[in-house]
Amino acid sequence: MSDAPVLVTGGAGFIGSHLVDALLAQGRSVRVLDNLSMGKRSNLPMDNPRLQLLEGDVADAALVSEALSGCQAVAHLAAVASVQASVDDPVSTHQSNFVGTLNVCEAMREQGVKRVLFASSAAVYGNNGEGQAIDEDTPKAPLTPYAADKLASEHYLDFYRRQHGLQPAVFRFFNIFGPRQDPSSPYSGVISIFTQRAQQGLPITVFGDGEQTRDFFYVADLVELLLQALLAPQVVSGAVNVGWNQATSLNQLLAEIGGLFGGLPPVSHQAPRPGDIRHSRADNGRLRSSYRLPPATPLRKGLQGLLGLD
Ligand code: NAD
Ligand code: UD2
Repeated sequence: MSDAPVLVTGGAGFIGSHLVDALLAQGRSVRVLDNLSMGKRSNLPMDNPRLQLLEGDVADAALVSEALSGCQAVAHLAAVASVQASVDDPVSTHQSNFVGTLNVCEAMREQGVKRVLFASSAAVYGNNGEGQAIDEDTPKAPLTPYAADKLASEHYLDFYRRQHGLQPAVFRFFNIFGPRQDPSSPYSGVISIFTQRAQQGLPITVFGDGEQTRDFFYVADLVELLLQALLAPQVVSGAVNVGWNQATSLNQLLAEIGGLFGGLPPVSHQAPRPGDIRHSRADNGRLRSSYRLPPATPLRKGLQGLLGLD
């Protein structure tokens, strides 16, 4: 890799800021483009001279082009990550979640930058594959504007690959967790909500019986994969699931959190969320054959990391 900066869109957010830290730790220069709608300056080491923050929107084509200028590669993570926000406001979230991707592709074509990482989502599978490990060939069934924008972005990246030689490394994240995940919305990641409420002694709400399962993946493990994808001589063809093929129920999660705090605040149950997926688990065969997987950070260790107890 050259000394030229890596552009990280959404770099002030949860996942992006961990990637920025890792790139800076490797001695690289990083440019972040983030509109700070969810991201925060405080997530970034602003005093590091190799870091530059451009505050602005990926929907602004001219700004994306300026941000990319002189960069060697892009990690395109900027998006309105809340599925519910896309349901409530499909027009505005489309600007961030789809037009932003198109602007990145066009700027790369114009400037001859090839390598781009893209943060897609398990949401592209909708309810298909429920109850079994979902592999990448499972038929896609985007049920929300968020999922449709992610899937459309994948298709456009593939078009730019075939037509213009872009090298997209596309990841479909399952449930990522760790420090800096924002718990402030009811639709934030369940681990961020439960741990914050346990820490503050506030009641916890479980939607449904708590036996629904998710495939939780610690953010530091994800960052190792993203770094490999940036540096690999060739990109893996096709999208790659990011999960451990391991199901954890919310009840198991609560037991772990209770173990760390020596107890839990009151836990109540409400009706399941409409459309909630019962079981979501990644078939990660392609991930295993394409990348050097770090040892999985166990849930308890990840929770300790999140809570600053490690
Ligand atoms: P996040 O909200 O912390 O990060 C997203 C960042 O993008 C924020 O800093 C936000 O300010 C920025 N942003 C949003 N719209 C923007 C715009 N129009 N222009 C510039 N910046 C903008 O969320 P995250 O969990 O770190 O998600 C990172 C990426 O991973 C997103 O693309 C998200 O869809 C994807 N993803 C996350 C998960 C997960 O489990 N966290 C799962 C699947 C996919
Ligand atoms: C995740 C992603 C979403 C999308 C989707 C793909 C997050 C935050 N969301 O949604 O972006 O990629 O996967 O399928 O990563 N829950 C409670 N109590 C709470 C909050 C949540 O019981 O206070 C339940 C919720 O009903 C669900 C489970 O916890 O059954 C996980 O919820 P989530 O919002 O963390 O993630 P998910 O899998 O619905």
